[in-house]
Amino acid sequence: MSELVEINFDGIVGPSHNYAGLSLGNLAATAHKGDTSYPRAAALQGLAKMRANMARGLAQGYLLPLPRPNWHLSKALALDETAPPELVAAAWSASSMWTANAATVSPAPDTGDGRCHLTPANLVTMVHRAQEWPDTKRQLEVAFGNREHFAVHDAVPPTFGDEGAANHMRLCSKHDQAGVEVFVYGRPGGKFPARQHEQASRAVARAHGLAPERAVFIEQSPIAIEAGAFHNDVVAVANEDVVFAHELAFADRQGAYDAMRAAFPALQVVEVPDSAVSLAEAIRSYLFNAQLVTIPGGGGMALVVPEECRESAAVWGWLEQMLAGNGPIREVWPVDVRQSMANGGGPACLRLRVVADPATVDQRFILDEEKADRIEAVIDKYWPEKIDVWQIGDGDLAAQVIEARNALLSVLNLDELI
Ligand code: SUG
Repeated sequence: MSELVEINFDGIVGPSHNYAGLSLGNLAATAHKGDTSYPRAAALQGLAKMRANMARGLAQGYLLPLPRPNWHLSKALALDETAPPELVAAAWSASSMWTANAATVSPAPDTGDGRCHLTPANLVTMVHRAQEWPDTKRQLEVAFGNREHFAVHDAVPPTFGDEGAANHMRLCSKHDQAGVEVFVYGRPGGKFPARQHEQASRAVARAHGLAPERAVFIEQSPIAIEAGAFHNDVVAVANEDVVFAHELAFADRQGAYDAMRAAFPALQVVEVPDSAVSLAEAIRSYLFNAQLVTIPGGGGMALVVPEECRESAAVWGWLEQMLAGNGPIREVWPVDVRQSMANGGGPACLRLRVVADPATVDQRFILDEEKADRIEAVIDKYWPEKIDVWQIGDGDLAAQVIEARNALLSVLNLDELI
């Protein structure tokens, strides 16, 4: 009997994690440009989040950091000492930690052929992210290599930007039931790039064999993009029948809810008004970049929020008020992922949700306590304690970063991905 559950695949933070400020429109990353990063602490924070969710009874997997520095990109860009530092830094980026951008996932109950479909995101808007997908695809093909249950596609071709699950929400009564998939795209022409193109979303929906009446396409608010919501998951998140969103998340607020409700009548919207939490405060605290999860064993839903939410009087006040009410979100679980947050990556960015029977996934990608101990030991031993931006490009540091990743692959018996 196959049992479909939601598994969160978190990205293990790679040993080259740094603050090069490469993402225009991502206010946190831009503000922290040039800061010293702490890769070891970053990876341990990520692992602690995984352990905490696992301790709550949630199914947990992980994806590995991609090979860095990326010599293929260095070669393709003919990087040498005359090259701009941003391009050198691109080849060093640890951005694959944000696995919400790894792929769009349509679980088996939603698709035409009854398999779970995954399309790696092309991430074409920025070079440090556009390099990810071929290696991501390679990894997905190992983790989800069981062809009876999974189909892994190629990325959507450029120029249609695709940012994966960060611009995708799934509505369903229970994870193992057929769902309605909501694709949120942006329109170009504003101050910051609109990274998700409508045609990329539509191509993914077609490739996954979604029934047209169970796929909804919604425009992200240009005001939100301009305020720093470079992905929809910075202003909205969904789980089962609940959408938790900021009032200004969508271009046509009522039209968006109506479209979702037409396809999924049981929809419950938990909306935060701009008067309670401004868009700027929502983006600073990353309130919506939360994991909205179903509490195992009953008890409604929980919101895994970044610690930063506790430091915002407006956000924390709103959350306390929500908990005192009788809504579907019954608990709030703060986590410390500050190293990732400083690059604009909150708890939701760090995970890719896959609804599947864990037994059909390559077990080397499923976390348990013993494996978490092994991963932690490797991070402790090999991950650089800190990286100053001037060190990016340094030969000794490159050797350390490569050795660290190889050590991780080796303890997880995943040497084939070296
Ligand atoms: O693509 N940051 C990532 C953050 C991605 C967050 N993901 C989601 N919202 N799902 C980005 O902007 C910063 C890296 C740098 O500047 O070096 C960066 O790529």
